[in-house]
Amino acid sequence: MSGGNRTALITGVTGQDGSYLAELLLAKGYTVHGLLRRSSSFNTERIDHVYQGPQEPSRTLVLHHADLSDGVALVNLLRELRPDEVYNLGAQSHVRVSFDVPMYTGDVTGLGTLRLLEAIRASGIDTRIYQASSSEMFGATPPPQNEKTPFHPRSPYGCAKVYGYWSTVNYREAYGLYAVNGILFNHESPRRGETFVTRKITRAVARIRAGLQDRLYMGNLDAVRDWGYAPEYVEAMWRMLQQDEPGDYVVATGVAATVRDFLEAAFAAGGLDWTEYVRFDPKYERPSEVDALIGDASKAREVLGWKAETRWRELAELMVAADIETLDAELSGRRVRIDR
Ligand code: NDP
Ligand code: GDR
Repeated sequence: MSGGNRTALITGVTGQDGSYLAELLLAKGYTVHGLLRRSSSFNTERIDHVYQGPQEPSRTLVLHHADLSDGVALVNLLRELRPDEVYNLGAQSHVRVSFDVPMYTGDVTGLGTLRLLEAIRASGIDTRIYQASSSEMFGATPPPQNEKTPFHPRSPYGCAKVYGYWSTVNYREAYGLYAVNGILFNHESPRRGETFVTRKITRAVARIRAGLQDRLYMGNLDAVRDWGYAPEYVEAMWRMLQQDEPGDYVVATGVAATVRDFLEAAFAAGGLDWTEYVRFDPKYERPSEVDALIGDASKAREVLGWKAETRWRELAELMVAADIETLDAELSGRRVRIDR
């Protein structure tokens, strides 16, 4: 199915997933509108390669200043754009940081979802909405986790995502909105934020090799995660909005690894032994940890025809290769490629 002359609005378009989703939708022929939050420095690095300036007459990616904390701005934007599809990817998305800024996280990640749903209802437009729900909602409930697994969040971020999840279900039930939750397990890429564990590791491998760093301080290495590849996961988001009926879906690889496993594989990919460089710092531990997340994505496979292809070891290798290439380019003054 192609985008034809369809339009989409993406909140969080400047983030990891937003950038891959924008690329996917543009390739399908959509006009993509992105919500841009005000920052004192440039925050569009991940989408600069697909951005077209405001003077471009036939541009298909348009950015609008707004914020998930500003409900009026959201109503105005929706009334003006009347998008066919809305993808709510905007969030304070860092679990550890959510313990430092719990109110802010609750406001943007939790209430922000409600503001967007209410803006759709208030503006009276006919649109479909995707909510970026998270495996963090399962928290302490043991794996494997699927759509029927009870939630037991372990952080302000997880609690906020549970609020967003149920608000999405409620607007579907109360107002007949085509609203879906994608319950995505961890997914990574060379565009992953530098303070999430995988990217922190792969970036350190590149810097240690280049002699720019000699230690890597880490928290809990025993945590088990189900890491997939972000470009594959945005395809699942899109498929969820193309079904006859709205529903909620787990998206995962079903393959588990510990943080230690990922460390070992990433350092080996860079020709290094991780035990020589990694040290523990309690600063990176969380007040309450999520010990193990392993997803069962059978429903996504059966209904959406979606399946993860890239596994964590391959992911570690491709992220290390990308970080080495990026650093080499930086050090030699060449332009750094982001379009991967
Ligand atoms: P990122 O942290 O890379 O991106 C988050 C995006 O949200 C950025 O564009 C950021 O803008 C934007 N944002 C932050 N605060 C606000 C605000 N107040 N108003 C509007 N936008 C805001 O996250 P990912 O791309 O990794 O994840 C996308 C979504 O999916 C998030 O909601 C995340 O919680 C969720 N998720 C992610 C998973 C993963 O493994 N990556 C797994 C499950 C769910 P800026 O660039 O200016 O900071
Ligand atoms: P997570 O991702 O909390 O699962 O949330 P993160 O990469 O931050 O942590 C994964 C696991 O690694 C352990 N860990 C460390 N984590 C970080 N960031 N830094 C460290 O130094 C470190 N040492 C050990 C953590 O304790 C944890 O167990 C991500 C985010 O993208 C969320 O937005 C998303 O919803 C979930 O994935 C699914």
